[in-house]
Amino acid sequence: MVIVVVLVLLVIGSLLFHWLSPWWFTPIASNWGTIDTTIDITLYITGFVFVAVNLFLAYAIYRFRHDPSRRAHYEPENKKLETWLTAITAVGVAAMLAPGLIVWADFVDVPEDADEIEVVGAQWQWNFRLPGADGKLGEVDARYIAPDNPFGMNANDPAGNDDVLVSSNELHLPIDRPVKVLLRSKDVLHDFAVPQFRVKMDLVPGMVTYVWFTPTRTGKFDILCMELCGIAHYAMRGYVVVDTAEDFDSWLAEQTTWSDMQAIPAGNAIAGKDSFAVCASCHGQQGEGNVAMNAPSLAGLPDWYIARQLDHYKRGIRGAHQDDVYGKQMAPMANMLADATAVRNITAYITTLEASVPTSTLDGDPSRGASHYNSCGACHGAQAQGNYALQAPRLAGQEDWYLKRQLHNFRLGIRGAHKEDTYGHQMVLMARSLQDDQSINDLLAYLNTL
Ligand code: HEC
Ligand code: HEC
Ligand SMILES: [Cu+2]
Repeated sequence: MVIVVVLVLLVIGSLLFHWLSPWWFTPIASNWGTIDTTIDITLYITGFVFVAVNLFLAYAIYRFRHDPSRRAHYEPENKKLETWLTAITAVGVAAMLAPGLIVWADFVDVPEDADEIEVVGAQWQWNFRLPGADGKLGEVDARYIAPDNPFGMNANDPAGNDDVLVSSNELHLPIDRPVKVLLRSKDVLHDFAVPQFRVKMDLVPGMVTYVWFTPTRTGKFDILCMELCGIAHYAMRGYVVVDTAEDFDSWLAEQTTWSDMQAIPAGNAIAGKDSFAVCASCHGQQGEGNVAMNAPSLAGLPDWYIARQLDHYKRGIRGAHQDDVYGKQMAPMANMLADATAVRNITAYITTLEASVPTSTLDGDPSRGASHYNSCGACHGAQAQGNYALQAPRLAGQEDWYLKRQLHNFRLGIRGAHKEDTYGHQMVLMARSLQDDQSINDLLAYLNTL
């Protein structure tokens, strides 16, 4: 009898949980209501079977409970019972699969008037490309990817010139316009998913996959990567902002095109040398760093990393937090560099400087540090030499007191907390994985040996 009560309570509890629980779909923001309907149909069918089977079980336990006056008899075959059980199961399974097939046919059939845009996934960032006035995306190839061409644009394809390249993790889309989202991965499998749009599709390196949808509600929605794609997978977040047509147009007008990007001349180290005089007063003549001025070594840092930091200082993404004492000293210096050309020039000059050997100022155990460094090496490289593909800078050769300060700042959100600082954000999570000061000292002592 206890089992009967338990089974009935299980059924009632499950139904109540289903109807009363707050954990249900997020309110939909696209045309894919049919996907919700398919899920509902599946839930109702499986739910009905769940209720029926459990109640039948409870009934059978009660009805055929032990009674010394009754005997069971063996009946191996029951054609009638088997026929209708098979028929009902077949109908149930077909009812679950058929709606999915109908929706899938719509899902892969993109409306003719859909706008095409591209989502580019890379460990652990989302970037976007829109076709510009000609409505055509230019040719891309992984072979062309370089620090001044992160999207791998083919410079010989004129269709690419007006392509809008969004190097941030925020995409804007106009409301009520069907959009075909082409999905491209630079490195490993990723998966583009926006829960409110009910769309989800893998990105496969070497091929272009797609989804389409029509946003039906303005607002800001999370893009999640739903493929386990490496150590910072969980940090691979982005946003889709659905705008009115006017807001969308003004956002679009502010974005950089491929021809804007190409128009920035390559860095000129000679011009950069002149502007470096100011920097040298803190960072040293050879960019070797100066503990008295709290300024880190710049020699040995990769050009793409220096350029990003200068850009972030200029835009208040780094060095603007009220507790960032040293970053606030640096920010006005970056602002002295007038534009992207000035940044490229000075960066070109800095990369001509010979990396110096740092002095060790901390007390730590390098052998223990080596094991703490294991997970860091996944991004920064086994020899802490840096890795462009993951946008992680070289750490070897950097002053330990400076690295220590950065790790503290990341941990406290003084660096890396700005919403546009997607690379810094990854480091906030990584820095928090270090237990305490001693593990930081050990790790930095190990870096000094590289
Ligand atoms: C007033 C002293 C001062 C001057 C002048 C100065 N900096 Fe800095 N710079 C700093 C300090 C301090 C930091 C470290 C900030 C921190 O700890 O977060 C820094 C950090 C940097 C970083 C980040 C390094 C990293 O590893 O992330 C770069 C790049 C940089 N400076 C470049 C320059 C350039 C280029 C110039 C000249 C235009 C310049 N700095 C002028 C003080 C200065
Ligand atoms: C998921 C990849 C990833 C992992 C793992 C990772 N980092 Fe980073 N790290 C980055 C990126 C990307 C940046 C550049 C952030 C920026 O652009 O502001 C960075 C920056 C840093 C900086 C600042 C360097 C400078 O010159 O200012 C330090 C210090 C650092 N990482 C230390 C570590 C340590 C220590 C670990 C291991 C606990 C670690 N990182 C693990 C990706 C990673
Ligand atoms: Cu991913």
